[in-house]
Amino acid sequence: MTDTQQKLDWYRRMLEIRLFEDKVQELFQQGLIEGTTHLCQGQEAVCVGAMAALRPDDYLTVTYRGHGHAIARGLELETLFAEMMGRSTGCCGGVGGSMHFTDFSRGLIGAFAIVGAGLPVAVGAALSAKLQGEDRVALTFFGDGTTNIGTFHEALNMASVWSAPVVFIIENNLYGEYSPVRVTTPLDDLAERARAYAIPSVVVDGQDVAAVHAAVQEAVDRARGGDGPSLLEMKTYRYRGHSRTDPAKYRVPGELERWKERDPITLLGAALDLPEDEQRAIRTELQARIDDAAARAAEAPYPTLEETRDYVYAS
Ligand SMILES: Cc1ncc(C[n+]2csc(CCOP(=O)(O)OP(=O)(O)O)c2C)c(N)n1
Ligand SMILES: [Mg+2]
Repeated sequence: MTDTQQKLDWYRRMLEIRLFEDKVQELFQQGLIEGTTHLCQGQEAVCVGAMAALRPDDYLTVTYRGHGHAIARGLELETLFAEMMGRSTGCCGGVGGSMHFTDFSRGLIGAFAIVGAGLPVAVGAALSAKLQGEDRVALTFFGDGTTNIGTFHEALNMASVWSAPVVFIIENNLYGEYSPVRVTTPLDDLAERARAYAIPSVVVDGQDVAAVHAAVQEAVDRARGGDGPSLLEMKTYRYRGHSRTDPAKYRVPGELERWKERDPITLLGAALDLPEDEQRAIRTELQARIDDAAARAAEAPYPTLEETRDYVYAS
């Protein structure tokens, strides 16, 4: 793939995630989605750039803010809509919902609603690959707030002493729920925390998909080559509130607008010099696919009572 083709591919993927989540919001307001949703709009460059550095047999864990990662990893839109609508054709049979987009066949071995829970799982997956002599790596995505949770520190420490092939990716979107990172965390750069565990780290412009990709590729290559873990801090921003009911009134005035000036999709569109009509055509095509996937998902049946019991009791 040429450099331009790769970037065009990233552009399409990021826009697909953006439009998918607009649709999620719409379906939620129509009462078609059960539970809750946590949108990653504004942060699309992180998941798209990172995923392009992985092999199909690598592992990853994500959080409840995982729609973008699942799409970037190639999960079908219809199965994701169906999962959120609680239908049996969803990626977890409709019993997981928006916070639990997983697919073992694609190495997506967990999406965790418990803050920090994905990190030790990724370290375990990486360690298992190492012990079996495979050169698979694990990526784990989590937020800025997670770096204050015990499992963050335990996972980094273990990964370092065992030289596990794992890449820790902080999505620093400046907030943990409704608290700004500056009042919860005594550091400007969370990447500094890696030094306590002798892990190499870097701060990355999380709005620039090419910069994300380059940094993750370097860390993945290091892990695959036997040189152990890395920590990457992506500076990014979420456009919506923490979850579906949060109007995000706690933001500093002008902050959202300032971040939108460096929107990852707009930035890449400008770098590619994509003509207006071409951008419009891509958007129209993606929107049609998204609408179609959502409509098909809504026609699928709910799981039967017996099927739901399968996930609760051992047979
Ligand atoms: C162990 C635990 N504590 C608290 C919560 C409630 N909670 C859900 S999301 C969240 C904020 C996490 O912030 P961050 O790690 O920055 O991720 P972001 O939501 O910004 O992507 C909290 C405190 C939880 N789910 N799990
Ligand atoms: Mg956060």
